[in-house]
Amino acid sequence: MIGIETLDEFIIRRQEKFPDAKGELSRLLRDIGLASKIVHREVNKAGLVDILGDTGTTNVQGEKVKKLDVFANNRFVASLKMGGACCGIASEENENFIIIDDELSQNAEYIVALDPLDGSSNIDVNVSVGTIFSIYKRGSLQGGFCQLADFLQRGYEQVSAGYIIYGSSTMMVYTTGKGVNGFTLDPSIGEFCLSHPDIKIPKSGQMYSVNQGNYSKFKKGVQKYISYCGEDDKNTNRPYSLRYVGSLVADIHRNLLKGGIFMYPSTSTMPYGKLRLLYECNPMAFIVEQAGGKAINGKDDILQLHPTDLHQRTPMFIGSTDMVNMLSEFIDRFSVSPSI
Ligand code: P6P
Repeated sequence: MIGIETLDEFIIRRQEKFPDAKGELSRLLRDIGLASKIVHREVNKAGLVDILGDTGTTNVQGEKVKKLDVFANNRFVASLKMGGACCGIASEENENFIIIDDELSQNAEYIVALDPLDGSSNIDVNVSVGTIFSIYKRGSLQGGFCQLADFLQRGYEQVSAGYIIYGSSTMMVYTTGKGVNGFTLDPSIGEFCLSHPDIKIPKSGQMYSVNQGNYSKFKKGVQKYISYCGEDDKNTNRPYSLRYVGSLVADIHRNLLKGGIFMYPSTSTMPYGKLRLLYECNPMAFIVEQAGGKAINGKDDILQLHPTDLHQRTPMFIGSTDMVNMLSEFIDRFSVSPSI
C-alpha cells in the first residue's frame, strides 16, 4: 500500500527545503487545515442541526447571510488568531479588514484574504460549497498593525492560495508557487491525505461553465464564444458540454482536474461581474496558473490587476489555456475595443 502522506507531513517536508524558513507559513497552512476540518464537520451535518438557513441579516455584499457563513467565518478567524502566524484578515463576511493585535500576531509576516464559505446559498440544497484563501507577505512593518495596503497587492504577489471543497469528499487544494497539490480528508483519522500530487490542468477541455441565464446581458464577443461552444459542428464533432454548479469552488475544481473554462463575465447590470478579486479570483487564478492554466478579466491577466478596494469585483474567464485563448480571440474579434 502506498504510504499515506498527511497535509502536516507534506508541509513540514516542503519547509525542510527552505533552511531559513521560520515555519510561519507552515503554521498558517496548518491553521487553515484545522479550521476546515471543523467547518467540514458542520457542513456535513448542516441538515441535522439548526445551522441551516438565514441569519436574517445581510452582509457587506447585500447578500443574505447563512448561519453556516457566520459559523465558518468565526471558525477561520478564531483559528488564524490562535495560530499567531498572521497579522490581519480580509473576509467576505467583514466590511473592513480584521487587525489581529496580540503581540505574537503583530510580529507575524503574513496576511490572509478569505471567502470562508463560498456558494453558501447551495448548502440548503446539498450542493458542494467551498472556502477560498489567499496569503500575502505584509508590506507594513512587523510589530505594528497591518494596513489596508497589505491587502491591496496584485495577485502575482501571493505567497500561497488554496481552496477547500466540501463535496462528496472534502479536499484541500493549494499552491505555494511551486505547483498545486490536493489532499483528501479521511474523516476516520481526521487527516488531509495527499491524493492529487502535482495537479496539472489539461491544455484544453470539453466543458464550459457559465450562467446561461445572463446570456442576453453579455458582451457580443462572449455571446459569440458561448454560441460557438453550443453549435453542433459535424466536421469537428465539437465535444462541448455546459457544466455549471453555481458554486465557484466546485466549478473550478472540476475544470482543474478535467479541463474546461469557467466564465463569470461582466453584464449590462453588473459591469464588473460578480466575483470578488481579492478572495475569489486572485487565489483561483494563482492556483490555475500554477497548474498550467490561464485566468483573465477579458483583457488582462487577473494576477496583474491592482486592487483598490477589499471587495471589488472583476469579470473572470479561467481554465484550460487553449480555451481561454480562444475566448480571448472572440472578445477581440467582436468587441468594439477589447474591453472587458
Ligand atoms: P450566479 C456563489 O454565490 C458565487 O459567489 C460563486 O460561488 C458562483 O460561481 C457564483 O456566485 C454564481 O453566481 O449569478 O450564477 O448564481
